[in-house]
Amino acid sequence: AQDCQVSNIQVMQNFDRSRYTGRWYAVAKKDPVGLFLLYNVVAQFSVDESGKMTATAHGRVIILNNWEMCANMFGTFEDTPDPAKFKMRYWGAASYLQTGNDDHWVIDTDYDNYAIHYSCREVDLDGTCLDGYSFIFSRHPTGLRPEDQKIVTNKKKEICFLGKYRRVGHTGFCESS
Ligand code: FEN
Repeated sequence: AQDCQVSNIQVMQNFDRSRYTGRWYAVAKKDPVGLFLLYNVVAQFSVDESGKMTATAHGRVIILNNWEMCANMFGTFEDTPDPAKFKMRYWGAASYLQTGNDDHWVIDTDYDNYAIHYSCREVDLDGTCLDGYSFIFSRHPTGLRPEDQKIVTNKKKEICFLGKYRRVGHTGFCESS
């Protein structure tokens, strides 16, 4: 669906959370309104003994006076009737980091190379997304394989975020934390 209705967005069919575990490098992101992660964004997904999905993410943020910090974030996921749609509660290791409760949808993934994540925070009166964010993840810190780029571009179009992404650089700065 390309009518940009949030309720019509197609997500990953038969999403398998165990194949999704492990490390994902953000290679591009569409920012929400407000505070967020700037770059060096790496996410690590896990599934615990009871089958619940959790994740950590780190990334660079700039706080007051241009002070650059690595933000360590934690997320827990609540299941919904759709296996690719979750509610994510998140918080930071440091108290100055914002907490929240966002939708977390897996739009598409091949589990081994790329993943497209989507979160709409605020749906407009016309059913389109007024404030949302999205990550393009890769298993490779160097970026997407050429054969995955076409798929990703098409999905960006489908979620109506095409042209709204910025590249996410990786300098390894937050890797040691
Ligand atoms: C996601 C998947 C893996 C788990 C998690 C994810 C989401 C992370 C989010 C991070 C938000 C960061 C914020 C930073 C902040 C989807 C990768 C958890 C949603 C809100 C500042 C910046 C400047 C300042 C204070 C705080 O609070 N940054 O002065």
